[in-house]
Formats: sequence, C-alpha cells, structure tokens
Amino acid sequence: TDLTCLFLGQPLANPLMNASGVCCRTTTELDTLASSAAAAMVTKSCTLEPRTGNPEPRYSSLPLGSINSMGLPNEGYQYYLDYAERFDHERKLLFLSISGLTLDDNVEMIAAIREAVNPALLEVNLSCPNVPGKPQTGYDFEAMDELLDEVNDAYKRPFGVKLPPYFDISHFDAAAEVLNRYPRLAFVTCINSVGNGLVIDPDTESVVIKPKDGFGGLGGAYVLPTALANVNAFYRRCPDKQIIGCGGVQSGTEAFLHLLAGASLVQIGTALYEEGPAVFDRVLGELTAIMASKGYTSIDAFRGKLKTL
Ligand code: RRO
Repeated sequence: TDLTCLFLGQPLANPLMNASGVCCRTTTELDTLASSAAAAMVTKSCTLEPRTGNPEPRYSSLPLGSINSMGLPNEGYQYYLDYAERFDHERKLLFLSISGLTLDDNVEMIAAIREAVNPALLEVNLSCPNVPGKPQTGYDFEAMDELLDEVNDAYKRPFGVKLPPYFDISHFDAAAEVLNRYPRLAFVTCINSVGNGLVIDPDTESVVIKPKDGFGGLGGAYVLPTALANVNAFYRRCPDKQIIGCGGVQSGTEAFLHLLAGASLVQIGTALYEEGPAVFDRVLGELTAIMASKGYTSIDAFRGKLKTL
C-alpha cells in the first residue's frame, strides 16, 4: 500500500500532519513533530509580538472532543521564522501559520517571511475564534478579500489560508468566489475549530474554561461532519487549489473520509493533543489497513471520489 502523495508538486511520504495550535508552539514541540511519522507539520499561529494568551483553564478535553480558548499564545513570528530558517526542509514539509491582529501586522510579517532564505509554506489564519473583541476575518467576505489582496501583492509566492467552518451553501459560494480571485492562493485548510461553543458541566453547574465566560472553539468528533462538508464544498468549488482537511480525525477511518471528500493532506488536532505524536503511527497503520481491505494501492485511487446518491 502506497501512502505517498503530492502537495503543490512536492512528493510526501504520507498525507498526515498536525493541526496548527497542537504541539507546535515551542521548538521542543516542533522538534517532536519533526521526529514523528507525519510527513508535514505546521507552526502555532503567530503574531508580530509574543503573546501569553488567555487565562487558564483554556483547554478542556471532552468525551466527544475538545473546547479551547487559548487566545493565540505564541512566541512571536520571528521565533517561528528562525525555526523555519534552521529547518531541514528535505525532512518534512513545513508550514508557517500567521494570524496577525491587524491587516498591517499580517503585511509586516509577510514582508519578513518573503525575505527569508528558507521560508516555509505560508498559511494565513483567517479564523481564530478566541481573541476577545476580534471577529473572525473568514466570516467577513469583504475584509477577507481586502486581506487576500494585500497578502497576494506582498508575498508573490504560493500561499494558503485557514478557514473557519461555514454552515450555509451561500457562504460556501461567497467564500469560494473570493478565494478563486487569487491564483497564488494555492491551498485552503478546512476547518478551524467550530467557534464559540459552550460546554457546561452539570455537576458543577459551571462552564469548563475560563476565557470569554466559557465560550470556545470545538474540535474532535463534534466537528467531523462539518469538517467533511467544508472540505468537500471547497474541493468542488476551487478546482485549481489543494484542500487540507482538518477536524474530527481520530483514526484511519476519519482520515480516509477526509481524503475521499477531496483533501490532499489531513491534519490531526484534538487526537494529537490527547495521544501525542504516536497518533500518527496509529492512524497511518489504520489508513493502510482500510485501503488494503478495499483494494486501494494508492491514495489517488480514491481521493476526491466521494459518491453521491
Ligand atoms: O489560539 C487560539 O485560541 C486558537 C486559534 Br489562533 C485558532 O485559530 N483556533 C483555535 O481553535 N484556537
């Protein structure tokens, strides 16, 4: 069974990577990912200056997934750019995620990344749900268009975006129409956490995380159908872009479903947080077994070939 795949023309040993935010804030965590079975990895979304993020507790593990309101804790973009400059890019495909607090911050980070000798693949996070007072750019199509226009001009290389989940066909259409205006926008990562859920513990009669009165982004099994819908919606609407699937992957089965829906790469967030980097070995083994049982010898044999009724 052959798990190799192509991403923006680069051959990769397999389609797995971490979801941004999990196990990728410090160089220690990033080195752990670099030593894992994942063929690609992405850094924690960064800002111009380092941030400590929201008050704790700000992550809670739940039977069906997770809720988080980390609030963009990160070491500042220069830290991740330095990591990328030192990184052995032959070893794995490295993505650098940025999430500027303003459009100007994004443009300033992009200008620096553009000048780097060993730049990673740029992913612009349009969907952090957890910074108080800062709406998700991906839910404001005019702001998204303006930002992409600036990034496109400033970067001049292929880049990608991390999108929030959409829940209406008209929003899939509108978002895809904006994305398709930018040919250098080469990949789209769907989805970020389902923003502003509220988990309540019936025993304590309390919320389970501290920031924003308990409101936070949902991940894990809760979000799988929403993630698959977004992957497939953008796969259908953006034929010239590659899709990275994220949301609800905890075994080979969900990885298989993301690929079937059209994802080129598949990210693991909550399950990586809970299980550590061994999750990649397990999911790769399970995916291999599923493919073998179906007689698929390559990912291309089924990727994007979701059947409808
Ligand atoms: O740091 C966070 O709170 C966070 C970010 Br930037 C994001 O994009 N998605 C998320 O679930 N949490």
